[in-house]
Amino acid sequence: MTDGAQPTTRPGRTPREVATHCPYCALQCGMTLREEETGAVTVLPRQFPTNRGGLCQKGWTAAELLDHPERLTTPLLRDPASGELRPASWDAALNRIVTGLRAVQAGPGPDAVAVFGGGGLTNEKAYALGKFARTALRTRYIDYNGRFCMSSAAAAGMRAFGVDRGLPFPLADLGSADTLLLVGANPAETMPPLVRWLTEQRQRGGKLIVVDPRLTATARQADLHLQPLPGTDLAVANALLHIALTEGWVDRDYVAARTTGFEAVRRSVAAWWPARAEALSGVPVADLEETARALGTADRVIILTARGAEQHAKGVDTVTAFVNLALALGLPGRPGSGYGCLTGQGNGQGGREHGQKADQLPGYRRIDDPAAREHVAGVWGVPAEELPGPGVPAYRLLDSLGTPDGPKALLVFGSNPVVSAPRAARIERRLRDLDLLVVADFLLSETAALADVVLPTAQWAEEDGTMTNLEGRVLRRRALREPPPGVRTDLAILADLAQRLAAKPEFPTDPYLVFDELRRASAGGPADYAGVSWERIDAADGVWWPCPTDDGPDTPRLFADRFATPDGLARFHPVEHRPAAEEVCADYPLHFTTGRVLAQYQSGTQTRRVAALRRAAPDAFVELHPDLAERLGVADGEPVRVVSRRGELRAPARLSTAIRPDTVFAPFHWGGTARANSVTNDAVDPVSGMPEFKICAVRVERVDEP
Ligand SMILES: Nc1nc2c(c(=O)[nH]1)N[C@H]1C(S)=C(S)[C@@H](COP(=O)(O)OP(=O)(O)OC[C@H]3O[C@@H](n4cnc5c(=O)[nH]c(N)nc54)[C@H](O)[C@@H]3O)O[C@H]1N2
Ligand SMILES: Nc1nc2c(c(=O)[nH]1)N[C@H]1C(S)=C(S)[C@@H](COP(=O)(O)OP(=O)(O)OC[C@H]3O[C@@H](n4cnc5c(=O)[nH]c(N)nc54)[C@H](O)[C@@H]3O)O[C@H]1N2
Ligand code: SF4
Ligand SMILES: [Mo]
Repeated sequence: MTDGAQPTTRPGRTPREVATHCPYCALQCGMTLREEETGAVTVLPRQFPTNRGGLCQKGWTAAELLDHPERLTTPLLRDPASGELRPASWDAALNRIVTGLRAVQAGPGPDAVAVFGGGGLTNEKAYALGKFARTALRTRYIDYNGRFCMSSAAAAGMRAFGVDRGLPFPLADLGSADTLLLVGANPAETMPPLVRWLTEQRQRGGKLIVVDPRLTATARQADLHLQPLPGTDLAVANALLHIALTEGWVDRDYVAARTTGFEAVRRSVAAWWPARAEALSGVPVADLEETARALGTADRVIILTARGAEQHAKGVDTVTAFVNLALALGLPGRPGSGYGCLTGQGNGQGGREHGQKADQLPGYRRIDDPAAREHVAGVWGVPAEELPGPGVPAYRLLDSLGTPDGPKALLVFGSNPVVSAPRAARIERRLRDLDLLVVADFLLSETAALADVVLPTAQWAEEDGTMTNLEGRVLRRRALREPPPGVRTDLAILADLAQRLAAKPEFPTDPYLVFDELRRASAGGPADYAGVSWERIDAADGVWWPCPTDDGPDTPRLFADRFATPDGLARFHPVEHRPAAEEVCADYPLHFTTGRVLAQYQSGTQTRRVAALRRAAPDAFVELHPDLAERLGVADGEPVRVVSRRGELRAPARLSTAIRPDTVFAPFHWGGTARANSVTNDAVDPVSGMPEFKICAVRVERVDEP
């Protein structure tokens, strides 16, 4: 198994042109990839029910990385003498890894090794990675970047509905909503083709309300923009429910028939009169009332949250407050209505269902559930008692690396935490303290640049697999061509390592076979894929989980009759506003929040290397209000420093009246001195482990250059 993995020939794959999906975000826009006679690969739009032929600039340019000059095509090993990364053979690289893993595990045992995955991996890879960690390495320390992304909404969904599926209804429902409330979501930049649904919604006479501290491209299209102080959404939600109660808009029959626990929530929001929420958030009472009316009196009503509401140390409670509101209004399960969360990464949904998460086994099963362990161990052919227990969430894991009690080796597949983790300078130090850092990537990310061993992997157009989009719809990613010589797929890497580590289970390299195994492992779990097959996906526009049987239906809409709780009822949970983990003070008087721009993706490893995207968004910037800039004596384009208790970033000021004067914003797509995460707070949500990316206290200073 030392040569490159062979891509498979499977149903649906035609040579030279394939129908596939974009490699980036969770919208997973349909696209056609064509290999021209010259070998160049072009992207063509494709009709798919979610994007309806639309693509954003990132999708259009995605193929540019396939033949990029900076593409990794050989393993790299750090040379002990020079400290440089040098090309090496696969055999040397894999041997170095196995020797290193054995060395660190020799004394302390299996938990001396950790694995970090990503929500961009296909279902097959996410599944194989979890299985590899639990059976080949036998470590409990595996987690992934979805912890930085989806975890707060996931935890809130689990506790209210008993299941976590980003959208429990088709995306197309947005187009027919009478009222649509977007909380901390900027799809005009983060999922541009989704805006077609918003346009359709408004053309039909629907009302769009956006809650964002910035007047974003999305908020500009709204009928009403609420511009709260970051970190105050929970108070806003409680006030909206307070108004709905006072006005008699609560759906008493629904609450009685389909939910439990309302009384405690009713009592707690009684204290959230609108003026109190206005004092905290700055959102005028009149706007709160208008919003509550639009939600409480319309027929088809959808409430969506995204990272702006979720990436807080109280993210789970904030989402819960909006779920409470949705339940009180009788939305979940009502046709055309509901609560949902906009999942972010390409396979953010599937990536959290099949075992990369510290506490989970495939099928969204709990790793501490004896029956789940029995079932999955049976599929893997190992005794259940050999499976490790739950590990720890991503930030805690990263922050423990190289410490006396923490893991001494780390394998990274599909993440770049040096840029994307909160308080990143500290995490960078932890990574440097490791005895062994292994990174599998197709480009030399900032994290790969620190590694002892770098393994070059295939890109999306070079391997088959499945992705689960933001609607819970399982899609087929189809290979257009083979990986370049010297490059292997992630599945082939894991299989080879497993063999060298003498793992008991088989690790197939053919994604078709891996998916087949995943189906069996997920059977009977909350995210049941047993009836999903590649052939069935090919025959329709994807298959929606749960789908337990080959000939039974799939589930585009959840919650029509019951919730996924033992008694079928949804759960209310009273939640209280609390301040951000770090509040402003005389030394750090401004609120700092972070997010995205259209032309860059995540840590930027991929999109910073695409020429058109680099032209569109060449550098980081600090967005600040002209009034604030004047006080600071800063002109547009001048370099500024954003300083927090943890570190600083430097970037040019971008003056804009779109942001609150008490708040500054920076995108997080850049490393080095412009790294937003040098500044962010590493406080995490107690339930989900989600870091507080969206608020901390800073000061902004002019950089006086010589
Ligand atoms: N172009 C692009 N698209 C992407 C990505 C990308 O990196 N680039 N990443 C993908 C991924 S993984 C994700 S998770 C999604 C994220 O998609 P979004 O959640 O839409 O993106 P963000 O920009 O992180 O945050 C959304 C908004 O939250 C606002 N915000 C900040 N603080 C608060 C607050 O306290 N309350 C409220 N209500 N709003 C606040 C910000 O101003 C921002 O406009 O995007 C996906 N799509
Ligand atoms: N300040 C701040 N920080 C944030 C956020 C924020 O809003 N503000 N958002 C957070 C969120 S929501 C997210 S999702 C994270 C994302 O941040 P990261 O986890 O760093 O995500 P990516 O930048 O997508 O990193 C993916 C890496 O894996 C590589 N890769 C892609 N596909 C594959 C594959 O199939 N196999 C392998 N082996 N490698 C692959 C890419 O080249 C890239 O280097 O950032 C978080 N960090
Ligand atoms: S919206 Fe997302 S999936 Fe669609 S083309 Fe852009 S990055 Fe790709
Ligand atoms: Mo994300």
